[in-house]
Amino acid sequence: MTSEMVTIPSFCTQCRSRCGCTAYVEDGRLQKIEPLPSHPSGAKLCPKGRAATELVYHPDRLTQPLRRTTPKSAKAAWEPISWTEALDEIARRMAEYRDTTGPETVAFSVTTPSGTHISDCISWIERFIRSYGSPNTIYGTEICNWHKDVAARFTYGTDIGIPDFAHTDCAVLWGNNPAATWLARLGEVQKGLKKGAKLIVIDPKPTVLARRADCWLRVKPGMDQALALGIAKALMDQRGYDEAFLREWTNGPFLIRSDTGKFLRQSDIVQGGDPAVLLASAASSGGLLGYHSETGAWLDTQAELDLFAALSVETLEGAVSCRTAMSVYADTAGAQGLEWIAEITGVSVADIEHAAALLAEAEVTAYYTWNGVGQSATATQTDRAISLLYTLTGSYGHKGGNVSGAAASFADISGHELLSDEQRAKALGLSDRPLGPGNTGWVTARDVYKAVLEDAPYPVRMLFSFGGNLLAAQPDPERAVEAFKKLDFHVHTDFFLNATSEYADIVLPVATSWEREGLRNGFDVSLEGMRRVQLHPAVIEPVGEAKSDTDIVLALAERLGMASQFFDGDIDKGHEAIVAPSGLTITDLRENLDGVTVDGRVPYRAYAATDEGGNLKGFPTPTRRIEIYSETLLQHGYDPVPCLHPDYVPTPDTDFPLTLGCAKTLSFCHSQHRNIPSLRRLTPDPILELSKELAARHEVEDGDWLRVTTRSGSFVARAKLLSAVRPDTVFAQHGWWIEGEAGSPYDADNLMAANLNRAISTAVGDPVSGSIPLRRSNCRIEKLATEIT
Ligand SMILES: Nc1nc2c(c(=O)[nH]1)N[C@H]1C(S)=C(S)[C@@H](COP(=O)(O)OP(=O)(O)OC[C@H]3O[C@@H](n4cnc5c(=O)[nH]c(N)nc54)[C@H](O)[C@@H]3O)O[C@H]1N2
Ligand SMILES: Nc1nc2c(c(=O)[nH]1)N[C@H]1C(S)=C(S)[C@@H](COP(=O)(O)OP(=O)(O)OC[C@H]3O[C@@H](n4cnc5c(=O)[nH]c(N)nc54)[C@H](O)[C@@H]3O)O[C@H]1N2
Ligand code: SF4
Ligand SMILES: [Mo]
Repeated sequence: MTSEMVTIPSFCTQCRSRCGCTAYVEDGRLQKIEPLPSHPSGAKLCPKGRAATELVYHPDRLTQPLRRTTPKSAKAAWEPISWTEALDEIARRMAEYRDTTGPETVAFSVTTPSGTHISDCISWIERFIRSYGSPNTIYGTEICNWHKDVAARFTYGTDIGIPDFAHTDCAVLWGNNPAATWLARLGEVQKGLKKGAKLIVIDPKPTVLARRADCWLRVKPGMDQALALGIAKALMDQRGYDEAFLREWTNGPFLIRSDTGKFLRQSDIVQGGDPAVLLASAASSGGLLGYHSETGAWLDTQAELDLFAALSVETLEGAVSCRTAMSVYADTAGAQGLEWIAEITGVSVADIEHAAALLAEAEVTAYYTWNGVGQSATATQTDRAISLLYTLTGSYGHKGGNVSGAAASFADISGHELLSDEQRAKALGLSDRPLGPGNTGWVTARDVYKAVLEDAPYPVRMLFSFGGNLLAAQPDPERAVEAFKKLDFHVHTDFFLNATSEYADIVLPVATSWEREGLRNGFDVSLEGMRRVQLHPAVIEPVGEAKSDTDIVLALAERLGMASQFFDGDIDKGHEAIVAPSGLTITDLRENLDGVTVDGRVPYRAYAATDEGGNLKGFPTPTRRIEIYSETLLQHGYDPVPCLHPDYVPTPDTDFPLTLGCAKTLSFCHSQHRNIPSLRRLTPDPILELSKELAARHEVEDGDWLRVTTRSGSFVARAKLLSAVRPDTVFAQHGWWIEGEAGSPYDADNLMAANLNRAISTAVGDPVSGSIPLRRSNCRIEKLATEIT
């Protein structure tokens, strides 16, 4: 019998890049994947994508449901069970908790859609969790995407948007390194650079793009809020900001009362005045002008607004001094002076001014931020400081800028409406962080561990993890183990057993995205990509008895009496519902496996449009403008503009004189892929990047084993010497839990010895989001005797 190679258009789901590709299949076996250049993200594939077959056909793939046969105190041993047995038992336990202790006592954990195949199942899983009624999902969002995607709304009312790098004059990468983490996005940056765009990179590490940048700001880890304020100050000193944009589209011109910190309202100065009317000051006369925050309309004929007014206003309670929101922001940005900012951030005044000058010169700027600034105890205010700086450029919404709302119309089936307000209010940590991710049912791992171990504020009895590896990806692994041992019931779904599933009661084998269908509505590599919709097919049969996460939740939903909320168990019906608003059908997508581009315009400057009633669309914020000043934050006790408090600068610790940072590597996603031979060859061991100067001081050479110790714990890594890193800073990689070769300091007897997250403290978190400082710990290093040849 002759076999024939079949080629099937698809996309790799392994990371956020979601690279378009062609799958080559012969005799029902995936042979390889190749780039699909016609696809918006299909120009190239990285080594992880190219290793697809090693992952799919890995000898350690889970192929059957497993039940634990040993107590939690002993090493796990497993017996295969049938799917029916496994699903029946899981559903029985879930029904029992729901009906006795309440659905909130079942916590879920979902691995990241930005670094795993779960991205095209995530909406189904979230629908399942919300429909079941639990407000507690460990999603890692507070250390991943929450700030750029949700905290950005405090400023723009939208997420950060899609950076239109290909058409920009100035690309800014702030704590984001697409060269390692988002291949297709790197391509967009390169398109912009080819056309002459300038590049600003804010990163403590000499990444490929930092070296290529017109301006590389080698910030000290964790000091980005100060740096953003410093650049804003320099930009204001240079008068390089977009004054017209600030007047027309931000709440900068509105007056703030010095006594309450709130906007000055018509109701403050006139009996029976309207509290929705905010007041600004006319540049020529100093007279007050009313702006209706609900309609975005001016009550008075609009004169030129004074952006920096400071005046005393006669209110119903007497004279109150007021100044504009812009003025409050400018004073905050400049409060400590550039010399001080330079000192604490490690970026010279000249470099700060250079960055400001590049922003001032650029007609339009696009930027992206991610983990480098989101994993910090000041992540929310850092995001504010960066987005306010961006606002000064006036680029938001322009071609070549950051454009939000570019997705075609699709329905969201993730089921936000299915979780009742009563259940939502029970999210762990929500009372401490009322504006944080708890609002959408996303909670921190440490809050779940606390609920399990201390029954506070109520006990959590069961954990259901859809992938993920909490022990490697989150701090406090020792506490996590205690919590896992105390759980009544623990289910984990995955391709492989991992450090965390070691503590599960039932493990379910999951199909990779090559073994099942998956729908993607929009490839967020670019604005054009956002209009591409693709339903990738299963290119091979599932390995063993593996099932998709979607099939697992459908089977459980049925058993739990929730089928009616799950399109009667028909995935096609769900997909039809998702794409229906765009006018597409599943048949269209099945006939065009490389995707369909939905019609529509890119929504440049959508805020300038008017609705049928003639009202300006504006921004979806309380003032309908970009919020230089956030009354929402103020009302919840947070700074309305990002201030630097006296405790902002970390206190040096003489016993731990170095700063420990981290970043991702191209070879792996998080704790995955250490078992993939081609990828492990690229990066055989965990590395610690350090300067040659520091290495010399410790008599360390490339490849030497080091122990890195903080006040919270320690881990081992191999020295990699770099030039151009600060001599007081070292960089590690997280996600190591699969052993190195025998005799190395993290061999089979010391499995978790290379786990960076053992050394991270969770004592201080971001007060809004709960993020933790994964990128900045005080540490020391010592050379280990171990030598491996
Ligand atoms: N290869 C690979 N790709 C991935 C992933 C993966 O694990 N591996 N994971 C996916 C996921 S889930 C995510 S969230 C994204 C993350 O994508 P990125 O945000 O690009 O991830 P990182 O490389 O962790 O961090 C970006 C940069 O921040 C820098 N940095 C570190 N500390 C600081 C700091 O204090 N300030 C500033 N300004 N910069 C700092 C690092 O040196 C690094 O170059 O990647 C996705 N893609
Ligand atoms: N120190 C430090 N810690 C970090 C970070 C950091 O930069 N520094 N980054 C953080 C970030 S941004 C994130 S997003 C988290 C990620 O943390 P996690 O979400 O825990 O990611 P992984 O550790 O890669 O674990 C993924 C697991 O899910 C499995 N898996 C992959 N695809 C699927 C699928 O489709 N279905 C199922 N059921 N399982 C699947 C994999 O086999 C693997 O076992 O880590 C965070 N932890
Ligand atoms: S960058 Fe690599 S892992 Fe990520 S989607 Fe592309 S090929 Fe897959
Ligand atoms: Mo992430």
